[in-house]
Amino acid sequence: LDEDCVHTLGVGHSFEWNDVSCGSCHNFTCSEDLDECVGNNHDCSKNGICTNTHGSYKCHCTSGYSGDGRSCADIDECSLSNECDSSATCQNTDGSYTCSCMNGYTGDGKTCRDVDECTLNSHDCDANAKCSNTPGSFTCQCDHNSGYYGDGKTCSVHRGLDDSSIIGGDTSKMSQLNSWLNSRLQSASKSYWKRCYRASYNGWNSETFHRHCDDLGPTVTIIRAHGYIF
Ligand SMILES: [Ca+2]
Ligand SMILES: [Ca+2]
Ligand SMILES: [Ca+2]
Repeated sequence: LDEDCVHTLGVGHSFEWNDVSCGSCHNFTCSEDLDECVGNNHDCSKNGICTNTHGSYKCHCTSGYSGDGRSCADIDECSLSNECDSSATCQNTDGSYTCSCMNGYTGDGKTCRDVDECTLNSHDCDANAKCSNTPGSFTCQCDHNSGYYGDGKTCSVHRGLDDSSIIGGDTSKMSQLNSWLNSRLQSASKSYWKRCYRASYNGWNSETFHRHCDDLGPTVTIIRAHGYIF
């Protein structure tokens, strides 16, 4: 758009406004500015801001967008330095971005702090395990001093033998086997047995057994046949 100018049509005539380029007018007659920003007489981007100037107007992009004002593209703040906490996930949005704290953290995304699962009791450690808070998570360790062993989520005095469908629940058998197996433990304070295979669940094929249990360290096989346990 060109600046509006006024043609003086001579003494005795009234002034009239006319949309012509200034080049077609005398300098001194071009004195009235058109506010292009009012009434949408501009080509600024819908994500830009129009600023009226004398004789013209300017466009610049609103915050969150970059460009020359006539064309404004969203800024991907997540790929630049931004206000998200280092423990938050950044999500780019049109014109802005959001920050949300990662799992295990709480806050508004710009500030995130670790959730203390142990204090809040939102952990899933075994009742006989000690919960230890860590940044973004927590760990569980069975209470070895009281004779409990396991992965922390499940602890038992029989070092995991409870998980056997054959002797699990039979305290005397589990204790007996436990004492026999003591010499095979890799660590007297930490080792526990973890079920790698159950024929009635995984299938009876020996290949299945090997696929589940090979290379896992010492293996105990408990078999019941005709009332006898091997
Ligand atoms: Ca203007
Ligand atoms: Ca953005
Ligand atoms: Ca934590």
